[in-house]
Amino acid sequence: MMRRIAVIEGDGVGKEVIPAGVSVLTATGVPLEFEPLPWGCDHHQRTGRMMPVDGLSTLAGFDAIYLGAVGWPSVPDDVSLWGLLLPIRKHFHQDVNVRPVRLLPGIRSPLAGRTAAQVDMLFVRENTEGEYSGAGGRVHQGTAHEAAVEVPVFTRRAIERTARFAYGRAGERRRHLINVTKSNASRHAYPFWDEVVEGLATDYPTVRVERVLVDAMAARMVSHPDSIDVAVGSNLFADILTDLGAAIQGGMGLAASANLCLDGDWPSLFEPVHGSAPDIAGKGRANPIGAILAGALMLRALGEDAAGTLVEAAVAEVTLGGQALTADLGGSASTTEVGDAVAAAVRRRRTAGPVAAG
Ligand code: GGG
Repeated sequence: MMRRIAVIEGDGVGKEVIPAGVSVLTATGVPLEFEPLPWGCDHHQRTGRMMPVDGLSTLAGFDAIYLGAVGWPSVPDDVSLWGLLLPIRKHFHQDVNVRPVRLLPGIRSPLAGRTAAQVDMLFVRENTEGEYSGAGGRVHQGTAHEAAVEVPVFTRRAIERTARFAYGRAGERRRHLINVTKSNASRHAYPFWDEVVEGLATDYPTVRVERVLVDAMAARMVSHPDSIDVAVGSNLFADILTDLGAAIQGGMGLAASANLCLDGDWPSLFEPVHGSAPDIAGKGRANPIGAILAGALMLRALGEDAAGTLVEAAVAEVTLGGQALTADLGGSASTTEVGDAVAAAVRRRRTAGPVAAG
């Protein structure tokens, strides 16, 4: 069955890594029809909007959204994020953001001596609320009394959906769930978060749940990453921790994420974790592996598990081989060359026969 994919390259290196990802997805032979949507900060420069007025209804007709990066110095960062990525997450009920943190074969983590087997974490991030709710305002603007309030919003529904998803993933993995919180300093929101997350534990008797404060979690990711299986956290906490996770993986360019509409009523969105990287944009130096692995997450969400495994195995082959790596990983290959190497590995593995992981 042909699936229609909305492709929003967005800004900066998004325009380079997404074409590499599309070439790899095409190499899998899965019937996908890609429709480019030229939205982002350039669109904002031309029209005053990050996407057209009817952008969300346009996206509603697709099976999935494949997005590169959002943000450019020409547009204030809050305007670009609130004009494109955040409304998509909220409007399409993309309740959870899933971010695997895995060390790929051949990649050296900045954590000395850590091997691929010791770094395999899965972060499940609440994706539409918390500090990203948009509740708040500014008063006395332009005066010496100016003030701003940002009110994190936590609903039982969103916490519960996120936590149930995380318990489910933990049950399929090493049966350990870390609840990332800050309920020692927070008076209301995080005690409520803990109540909801940990109150569900009885429904998942095989999963051991452990409460860890976000600051301790940051330290633990560095000192004992092997003790972390699945972690569930609020929007802000998991956003920050997964950038740390990306660094532990070997760099921001390697990390992928899925924004999932759990009901399946609306398209889910798949993106590399990194931003638009203006410092290297346009130079062909961006690492496309995060975007390619986001494509693998998209294949799995579309029910194409074998193709997802195929792409992940092809990426692992290329990182292990070490011949086609971008500068952030110590290589000299361009974005396109890495994409071509992974696509070639996908094609080779397809002609070689049944999919083999690793
Ligand atoms: N890859 C999409 C992108 O540009 N992300 C940058 C960013 O700031 N994202 C915020 C978030 O994930 O909440």
